[in-house]
Amino acid sequence: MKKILILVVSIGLVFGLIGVGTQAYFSDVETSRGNTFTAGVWDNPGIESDTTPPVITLIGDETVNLTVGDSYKDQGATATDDVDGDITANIVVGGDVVDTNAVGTYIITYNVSDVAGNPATEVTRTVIVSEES
Ligand SMILES: [Ca+2]
Repeated sequence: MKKILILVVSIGLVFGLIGVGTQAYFSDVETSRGNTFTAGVWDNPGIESDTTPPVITLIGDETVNLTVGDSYKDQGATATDDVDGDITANIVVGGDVVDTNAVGTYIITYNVSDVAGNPATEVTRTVIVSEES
């Protein structure tokens, strides 16, 4: 008896989920009677509803202190999105190009957008190249 109850609840749950997922489709079929069906509107409704921007996480320190002549290799950053998952490969690194032979403060920028076009908050790294003390 307990098993049957679990089965019924499970089936109900599955149909409930299917119902939520296809609601848009069915309502569209109804409203499209006599109307022009616009395919684009229903293309990937999941992506269209993605309004959460991805998050960039810096690898290593936000500020790097170097001495003139040091070598520098940027450790980069990672990016994840609620819908697209790991989008680290899409990160665009910009800003200053670090010249370790020249004293100065260099700011490296990291930007990325998800498939839906939501831009992440820009993340920066400051690299300070100082004279040998
Ligand atoms: Ca997103």
